[in-house]
Amino acid sequence: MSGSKLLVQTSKFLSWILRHQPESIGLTLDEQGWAKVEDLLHCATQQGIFLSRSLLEEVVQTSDKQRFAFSPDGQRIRANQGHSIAIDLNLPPVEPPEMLYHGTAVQFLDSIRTHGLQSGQRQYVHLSSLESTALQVGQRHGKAIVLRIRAQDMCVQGYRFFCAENGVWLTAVVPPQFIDGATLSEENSS
Ligand code: HQG
Repeated sequence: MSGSKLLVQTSKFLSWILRHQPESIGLTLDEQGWAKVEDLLHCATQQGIFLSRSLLEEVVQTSDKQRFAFSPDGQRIRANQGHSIAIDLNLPPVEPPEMLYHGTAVQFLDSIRTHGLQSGQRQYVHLSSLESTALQVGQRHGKAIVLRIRAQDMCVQGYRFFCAENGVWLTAVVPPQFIDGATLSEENSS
């Protein structure tokens, strides 16, 4: 397997284990979502998945979206965001920029206009400070569309925002009245 393929495969494995299903390999996360590196290596090996500390370090360093982080002492690792399991990332609420962006697919639009943005399987709705990032997120689901979210108005009205270590913005829900408009990407609009 080429080096980059191994990194992608390991990153996907870590996303699954650290965000969604640690118990599937017998791993336990603490309340803030941290796994002991030693335990992770052990549990993965028990399943026939051979990880090493240096491979984990390479995945953390090369992740395009900085999906994972080591604790300051290097003994633990966690996903920076994207969890479906109930953990407390222990992030302080912060004031968001005036506008944040959410990329989604055209087929979800009617439902979003009616119900707002819901976190679904995940703990939070994910928002980006850049339209271009939101567009990439939306393209994962189909014909992409970018919604503009009046984040500061929401904040003034008491909705809390968090910024994950990798810059992804998180909030529990976005009611429909704060969703301003939608931009269809030109390459997708035909
Ligand atoms: C949509 C990736 C119908 C929502 C990305 C989205 C991100 C609704 C989908 C991170 C709805 C959920 C998260 C409603 C929301 N009716 N559809 N009321 N409310 N939706 O994957 O934001 O590569 O759980 O618009 O880059 O797409 O994994 O969320 O389309 O940061 O690191 O329901 O995952 O990061 O999809 O992506 P997801 P997301 P990674």
